[in-house]
Amino acid sequence: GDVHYLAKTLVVVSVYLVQIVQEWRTDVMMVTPWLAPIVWDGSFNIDILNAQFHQRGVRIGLTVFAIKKYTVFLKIFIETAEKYFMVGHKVCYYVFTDRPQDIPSFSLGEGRTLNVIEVTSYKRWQDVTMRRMQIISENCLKRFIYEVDYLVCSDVDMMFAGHHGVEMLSDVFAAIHPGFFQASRKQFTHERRPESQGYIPEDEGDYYYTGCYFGGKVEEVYKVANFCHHAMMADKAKNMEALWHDESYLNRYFLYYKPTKLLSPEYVWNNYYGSPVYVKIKRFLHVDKDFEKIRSN
Ligand code: 2GW
Ligand code: MN
Repeated sequence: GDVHYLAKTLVVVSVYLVQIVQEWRTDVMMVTPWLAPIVWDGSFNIDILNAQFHQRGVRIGLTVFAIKKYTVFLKIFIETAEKYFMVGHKVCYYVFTDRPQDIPSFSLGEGRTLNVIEVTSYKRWQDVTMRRMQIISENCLKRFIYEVDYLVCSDVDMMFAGHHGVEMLSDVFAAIHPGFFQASRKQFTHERRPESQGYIPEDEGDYYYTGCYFGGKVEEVYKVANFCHHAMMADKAKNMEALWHDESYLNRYFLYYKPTKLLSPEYVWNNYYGSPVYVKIKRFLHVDKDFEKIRSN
């Protein structure tokens, strides 16, 4: 009847409107099988989101570790974050370092602060990268929970090159590793030894997530970091270490506690992987490093 026809027309029109407002894309997956959005260029309206997050007065923490020679990466990291990361929102940088005297001073935008927190270094580089989880989890309880609403945890050998706004934020989010976006499950470099706490069976694993960028509400980041730290310690007690260190344990966590939002590879790109058409914006880039020089003691 008439009502049925009207309803049908309305559906068609609104689907069409959603498509033009959000430019719904058909070239990439926009949602996971558990209905978490995957954030791609064109999938969000930043004005609506900014209004929502401003209404809540949201505070965002960005954690970064600059241990030993990695302090050299901090300048570009912070300077580009000032241009692109959560502009217009309250931002708190947390820089963990063993060399506080090497941290330059930065001129920051309004509502933005930077905290330098001294931590001890570890001899093995694998421990330097893995212990980040312990330090993050401890600081969630000690200070993050009192100071910010969301946390974003990043590698330092990176530079921002495009918008990173509140569209990223969700209870717990992970970023798809740029090298594995088009890879099949078999190709994911998960830890495959069942004895390891990072173990993911061959026929499981949804995506391959990068270890260099993840976040969420402080309570959720605490759970992620605490899990990864304890998984690492359990493996260490057996004299084991997962294939890709913290990244492997992170992938294991996200297999059973699925992220509520995924960041497309726009949010963590590496020019090593070229310029595929589906990555319309490279928002965050790995900085080239002289491995010999930067990783020697
Ligand atoms: C790391 C490797 C070898 C020698 C030194 C270091 C090192 C790392 C260091 O001397 N000082 C330091 O501060 N770091 C911190 O750990 C720093 O924040 C750095 O960005 C992070 C991870 O190390 P990185 O960036 O050299 O490793 P990637 O880029 O190969 O990272 C991927 O794989 C790692 C595990 O092997 C992590 O999962 C990382 O999150 C991934 O992006
Ligand atoms: Mn890195």
